[in-house]
Amino acid sequence: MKTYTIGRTSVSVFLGDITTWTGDIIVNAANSGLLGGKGVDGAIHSAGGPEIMEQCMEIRKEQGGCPPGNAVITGAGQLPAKHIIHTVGPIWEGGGRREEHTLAECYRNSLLLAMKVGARSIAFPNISTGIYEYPKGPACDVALKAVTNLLEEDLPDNRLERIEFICFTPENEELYVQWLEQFTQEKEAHI
Ligand code: AR6
Repeated sequence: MKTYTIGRTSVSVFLGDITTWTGDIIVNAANSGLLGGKGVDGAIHSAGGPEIMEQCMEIRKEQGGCPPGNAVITGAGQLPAKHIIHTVGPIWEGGGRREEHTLAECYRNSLLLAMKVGARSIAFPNISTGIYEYPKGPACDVALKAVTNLLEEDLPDNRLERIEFICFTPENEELYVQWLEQFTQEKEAHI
């Protein structure tokens, strides 16, 4: 585990399973139908129980799912977290279809929704880097730029004390730690 402080928020990187994480919100890498699937989505639904899918179905009835880049919130069923934010990453199609913009929007909209509900802690998986095949290095860059940019906006309703990136592979963990090391070194050099 590595922790960095950005503004008033600590940003940490862990290697592990997001379904066991304790805090206010875990983020799910869902699909636009909110229908469940494999990967982290499958793990969250199977560990959290059917209540989560019932709430996803309510959202489907109300708004017909969740377009890529957007985020919706449900309870967390049997999971130790309090809520789940379901966001939908882009499917990687080579980079020419605004995948970068859509992925950045996933992180930004998830954080804005977390702030709106007054969350103090949130955990993200590495959205789109599994079944949706977004290359891991560029996805890490997009994720951390989106999150650090939003933290630097110093929004008045930001009560987030902890943001954690739960990496499922050592490769992703290494990418996130390296990015944050470089970011904090560059910040210190500018003080
Ligand atoms: N905890 C943390 N990270 C995990 C876990 C876990 N339990 N399981 C997998 N990962 P993916 P996507 C990592 O494929 O690429 C689903 O079918 C995994 O190593 O879960 O956004 C949805 O329904 C990878 O780094 O999501 C969609 O149809 C990251 O989570 C589609 O997959 C994301 O991989 C979404 O694809």
